[in-house]
Amino acid sequence: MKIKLFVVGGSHPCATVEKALEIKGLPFSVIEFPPPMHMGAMKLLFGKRTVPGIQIDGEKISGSREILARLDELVPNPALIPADAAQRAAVLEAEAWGDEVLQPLVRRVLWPSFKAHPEIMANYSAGSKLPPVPVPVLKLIAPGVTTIEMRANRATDATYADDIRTLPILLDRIDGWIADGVIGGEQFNVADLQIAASLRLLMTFADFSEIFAGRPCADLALRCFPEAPGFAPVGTIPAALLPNAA
Ligand SMILES: N[C@@H](CCC(=O)N[C@@H](CS)C(=O)NCC(=O)O)C(=O)O
Repeated sequence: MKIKLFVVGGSHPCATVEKALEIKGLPFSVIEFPPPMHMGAMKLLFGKRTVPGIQIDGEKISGSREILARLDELVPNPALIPADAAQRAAVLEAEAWGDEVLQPLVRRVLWPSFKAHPEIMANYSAGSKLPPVPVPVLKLIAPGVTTIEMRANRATDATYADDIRTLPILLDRIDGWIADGVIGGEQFNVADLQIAASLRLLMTFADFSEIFAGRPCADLALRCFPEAPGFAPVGTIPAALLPNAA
């Protein structure tokens, strides 16, 4: 099988697919685009502007959920989608929530943070195959890049405050799925990979360390993705917005 994966460095749904390919034991090459240039390139190549996209022996698939489902068809073992009907329904529901609710929230937190602190963007290119952009240049291009990305992701000051405030409620839901055995098993399923990649990216924000402390979902994210590029130091997120603020 000849596999080409189209990504943006540090992207959480791209990390989901990379992990799935690793679990399936499938070698692949990576084509990386700098954001937001991927939008035009992906639209041209896949008819959809988002990463990840994948080419498997010429077959093009866009979207992390679609890609994982196809990988499970092509290489059934180890299975990422459970065979048991009830378990399967619960896992697919958690995966869809991870894709539709948690994944965009991460982007709505990330881009406004980059807008306010462009220098931390350099931390998130660790592991990138693209030539590093010097911090002074990053600061120069950040207003344009972050404005385009915030618009594309419908991120505003209001969503920023709201997403940060409600994050613990979302983490409670994920911990509930772990308690119920939907995710967090010994062998990762599609929902583990989808949700853990988003959590791991949020965990690169030192400001969230208290929110994640002692939570089963934090252990899951670290078990699934021991390494993750990026680091945002304490103070990146205004303290007044954090749920544990007075
Ligand atoms: N939820 C979809 C979409 C992924 C997605 O939105 N990816 C972001 C990067 S993390 C992107 O390409 N955004 C560009 C855009 O919204 O145009 C998936 O999991 O594949």
